[in-house]
Amino acid sequence: MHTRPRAASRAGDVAMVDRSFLAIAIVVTVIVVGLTFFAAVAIQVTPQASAKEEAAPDPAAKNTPADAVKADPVTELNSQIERFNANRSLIPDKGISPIEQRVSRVEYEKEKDEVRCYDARGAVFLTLQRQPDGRFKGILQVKYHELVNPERHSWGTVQAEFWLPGGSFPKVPSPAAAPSVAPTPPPSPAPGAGGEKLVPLAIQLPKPLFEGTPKNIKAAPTLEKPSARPPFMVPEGLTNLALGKPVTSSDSEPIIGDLAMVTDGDKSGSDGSFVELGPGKQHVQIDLQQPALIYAIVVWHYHGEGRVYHDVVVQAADDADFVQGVRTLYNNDFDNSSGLGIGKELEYMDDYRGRLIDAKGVKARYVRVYSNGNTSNDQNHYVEVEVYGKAPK
Ligand SMILES: [Ca+2]
Ligand SMILES: [Ca+2]
Repeated sequence: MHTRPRAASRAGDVAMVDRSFLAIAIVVTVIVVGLTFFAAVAIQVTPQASAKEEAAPDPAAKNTPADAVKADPVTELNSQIERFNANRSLIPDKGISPIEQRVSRVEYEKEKDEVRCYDARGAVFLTLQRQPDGRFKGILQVKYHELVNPERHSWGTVQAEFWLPGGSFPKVPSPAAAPSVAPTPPPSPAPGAGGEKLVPLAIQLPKPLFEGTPKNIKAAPTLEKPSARPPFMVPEGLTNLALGKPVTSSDSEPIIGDLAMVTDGDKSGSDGSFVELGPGKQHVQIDLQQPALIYAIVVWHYHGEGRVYHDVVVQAADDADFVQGVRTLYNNDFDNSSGLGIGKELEYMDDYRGRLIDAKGVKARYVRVYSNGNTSNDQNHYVEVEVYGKAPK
């Protein structure tokens, strides 16, 4: 009834609209476009899957890529995390944080018909719930930081969606059915598994020797953004098993210092407290002198200035020649230039905190740390390597 007069008056308003009104309209448009962009990034994790889900929860939606996946749920979810982390660099100005956690095991909770994802510390960080079409969906809130202008920062979150095919965990019809079972056995022994008490790992840190990011280190999709390190949870009673243990190396005659410096407990990083190995790919190797359960390895290459050491690969093995039971615990050689396989970790800038590597409770006697030059020179430096663990039961 009032449509006609209202439309007419709106048309009149538009004609008379002043500049400030236009400015507000432009701002609103920019915000809407920005939000749409974020949504697009979040959805890129599983584009078809999420589109389908929003459109129609149709049981016939079985031929989506998520349903076609043959990998086990842990591998599948971790690859979705990797995809999100890779995609976030498409909007470099927004500073979207990488998802740090990886799924180390999943558990199907039949009462709630949901899948719980545990990280390496045994904490649930992602839960996927059954959707009307039978598949499982979970959401992680991922932080971002944006410099709007030199004075103003803004912080927020984007949503990363994760999907599993419904067939990964068929719905359990009766309460008397089998107990909830993880499709992949938990890594043995998993920290926190079996109700083991976890405590934050206490690491004695040396004094910082520099602040900020040096000019010669350029942001890159393969380089981790500096961030605070959250407490790392480990079983009680761990010690630094590497302290004072014998060190060997691919370079038996270091240019500066000696190999014993790698395990002498001195992490200060100043002149006279690091060993310098020759150029190119080199490693140091620590003999723990008996097999141990290893939960964390902390590596200080050099922290007198900001440097990125290339091709950092950390392995554990049962024998000194690294032939038996070799397990790669960390690898950031993204282009396989060291020939130990393509690494999925990001490169990082060394600082006084050292690099903490999750060793997931592996049982091993020997630890090897590789590097292949750094952003300041071709040499390889080691201030200290700590190996936190305990004797096997
Ligand atoms: Ca040392
Ligand atoms: Ca490399």
